[in-house]
Amino acid sequence: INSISYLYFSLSNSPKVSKLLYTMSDEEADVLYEVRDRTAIITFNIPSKLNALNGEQYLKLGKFMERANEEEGTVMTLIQSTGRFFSAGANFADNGLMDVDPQLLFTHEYWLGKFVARNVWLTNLFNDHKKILVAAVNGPSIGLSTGLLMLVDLVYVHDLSKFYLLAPFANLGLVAEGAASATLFARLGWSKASEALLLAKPISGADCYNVGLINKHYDGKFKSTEEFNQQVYKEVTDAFENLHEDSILQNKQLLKLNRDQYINHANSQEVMRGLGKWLEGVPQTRFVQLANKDVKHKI
Ligand code: CO8
Repeated sequence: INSISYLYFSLSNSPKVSKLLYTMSDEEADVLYEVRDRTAIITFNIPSKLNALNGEQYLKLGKFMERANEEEGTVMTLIQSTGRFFSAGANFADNGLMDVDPQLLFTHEYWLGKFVARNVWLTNLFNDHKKILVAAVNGPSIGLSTGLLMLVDLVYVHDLSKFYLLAPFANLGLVAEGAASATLFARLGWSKASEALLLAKPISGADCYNVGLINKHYDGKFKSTEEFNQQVYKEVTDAFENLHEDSILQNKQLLKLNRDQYINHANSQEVMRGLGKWLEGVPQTRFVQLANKDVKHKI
């Protein structure tokens, strides 16, 4: 009851939250999809919110991932973004979160749909994607989006000095999402994964490059994110141009076999524990504090 009263009080008294709710409704072109030759391109297009995605936008991303998976004639799916961040993770002012009866915000009925089902589905879509999955990473990545980023095959970063990964779940009263509890140690090593998940510390671009997460970086040399995205598109499409498509796709399946068991296990364990956290009520309060800048991340 205390948590419910606190949340209700905070929501109704937060000018920041009302401003964010107001500005969120105009997002028609928030996540974009296009097919260019043999590549499906998904673009996060909410630069004013650092490409933080609300529940509807993560759903849209998932539907585009399904479409890209089934797209005839493509070999690659490229995830790219706009502005200065790749993605600031879940939108802390999501009206799916803020605009509901506060009593509902502590129930199984609410979180099984809004959290458990959504995260399992989205994580599986990224893990099971059949095409070469590439990310053109224009800037930092946070939260659930970092979990999803760790499931792509190839990572290209514009500027190492501006890039970091943040998995701030411990600062939000949450646990790892998007199978990050399995992928972070696989891609960064145990020590860096522990720093990321246990201490909620950002992992710098240099560290990510040194441990082999990043295929290539460009020293921030492009004038715009669009120019950088274009370069990544060109480089990867040139790289697979003369290769045998079916061999590429079968090799992807073979590579993936090695990780399936631990990704799928992490996915189900994470959402069970995450559900417990939402029912306990800590993240709801932390999200409001974050929106009001009463809680900050280590960056
Ligand atoms: N949600 C909504 N808006 C955001 C978010 C976000 N996650 N991040 C940034 N913004 C907005 C800011 O409110 C600001 O908007 P405005 O200009 O209208 O005030 C704009 O983007 C620019 O942000 P800042 O001014 O804060 O930029 P800084 O460079 O000073 O700081 C940071 C950048 C460090 C990224 C800071 O914005 C921040 O800490 N953002 C929050 C990141 C975060 O915690 N994301 C959630 C991670 S957890 C997760 O993804 C899984 C949760 C599952 C939820 C399931 C719910 C159903």
